[in-house]
Amino acid sequence: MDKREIVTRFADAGFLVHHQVVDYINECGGSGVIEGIIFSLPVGTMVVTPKDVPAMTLLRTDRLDVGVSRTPEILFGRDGSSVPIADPESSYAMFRDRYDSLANMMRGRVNPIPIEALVKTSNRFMDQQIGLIGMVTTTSTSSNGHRMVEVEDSTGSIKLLFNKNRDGFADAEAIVPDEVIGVKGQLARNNTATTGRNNMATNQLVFADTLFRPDIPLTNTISPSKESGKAVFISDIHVGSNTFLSEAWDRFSAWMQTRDDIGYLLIAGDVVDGIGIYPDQDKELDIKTIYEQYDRVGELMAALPERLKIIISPGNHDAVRAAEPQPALPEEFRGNFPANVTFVENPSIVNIQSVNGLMYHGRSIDDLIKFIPGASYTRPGEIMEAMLKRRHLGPIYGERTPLLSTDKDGLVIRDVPDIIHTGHVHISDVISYRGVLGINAGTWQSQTSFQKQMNITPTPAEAVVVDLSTLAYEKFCFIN
Ligand code: D5M
Ligand code: FE
Ligand code: ZN
Repeated sequence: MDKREIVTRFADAGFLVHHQVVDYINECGGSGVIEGIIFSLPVGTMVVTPKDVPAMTLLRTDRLDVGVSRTPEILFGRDGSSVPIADPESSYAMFRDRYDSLANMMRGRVNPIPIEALVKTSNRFMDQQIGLIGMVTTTSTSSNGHRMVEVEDSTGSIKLLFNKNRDGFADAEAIVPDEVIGVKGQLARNNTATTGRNNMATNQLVFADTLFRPDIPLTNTISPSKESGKAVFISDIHVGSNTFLSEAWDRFSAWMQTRDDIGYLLIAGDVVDGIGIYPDQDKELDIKTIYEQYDRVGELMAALPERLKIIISPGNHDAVRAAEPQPALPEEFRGNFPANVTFVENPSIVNIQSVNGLMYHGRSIDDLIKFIPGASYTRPGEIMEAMLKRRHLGPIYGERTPLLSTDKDGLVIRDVPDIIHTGHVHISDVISYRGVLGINAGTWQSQTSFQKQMNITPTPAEAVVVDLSTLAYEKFCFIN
């Protein structure tokens, strides 16, 4: 059923309908669904909203029953699991895996035709709607302001035109290199098409009507823990820097002693400032060696309540290779850390009391901000949403985020997380997108000279506390 039909059916029965409900039925329901919804509407309803659709609001109950473990389980990114492959061939394998896994999330909605068929036998597909799925190779803007995108699959490549006057143009403008998109539209008539001869792929053009992304299913609902428990989310401590806010940290540490209800602390990277990360960094360091920096972090962790389960993943200032996925912090730096700390890779998926937290430092946020019109360092929440829509933590290859060539693309968001936890931009922001809680956790460092140049004003010394039994959050600030 298309959206207009859905709206008309409700209108015929005397109801207005919320667009999310329309999307839901469009994607998941047949006509019988509408009758079912109308049948169970409370008397006096005028507008049908998501809360009137049980499947859109019910908590998922398929995962957990009795006896929730309090020990975090590392589902992905366990120490030692990342396998670097230097063979250049494997970069092909990685992109192939990215295409396949993301295309599979859209196939049912798009009904893709292989690009080679669209190009070589275009006559067959004239005057009808066609679907395709491709990885973006280039994006540009035409002289008339339309969005031009070239995509490829394993069979060929083709150009897409997104008309600037169409609904949803903003989504098309936000198409970034190397993401995987689906499109429905019409093949343009041209010489290749009319003669039917095999011609150059790049001549073929699709007028795009609808853009699809792998996205989070509309049916996704929040699935909190069945047992009470709380977790704190922080990031970017930058111990060793002369801008590390040690007094604010001490207040946080003392406060943690009073919070028996908090069982977990998750830290999304840049726990130290590191050495040699940027030119003349040593002038801004209070602690000048990497070992002493980690020893100090170990002391800070040991001063926190022993019952806490602490999970630490690395960032671009940590003493591990920069290429992502990044391995867990090596043993040689862990000497001073207490036993309640678990080191994981970047990214990682940590299951705490049945709640899945996807931890990712967020270096790709720099790249996504550069390529998404209107994106800003002040709103990293929008970038987390962009990651969830693309089901990828850092699609753009060859910019600031170094990506490791591995058989499987380690940055694909294969399973829908309950929480995505990032850092890196030093500005805290919390969002909720289709039932996923997004937390960018800020920093424990005041504005650095680099950020001053970049005009970035951090939001330091904040901690986000999430109640695992409701997935509600609270922010606490420790500046005075
Ligand atoms: O990143 C701290 C902040 O600085 C964060 O807002 C990103 C920004 N940053 C870091 N490196 C770059 C580059 N190369 N270009 C633009 N912006 C950047 P941190 O990882 O803590 O240094
Ligand atoms: Fe940082
Ligand atoms: Zn960083």
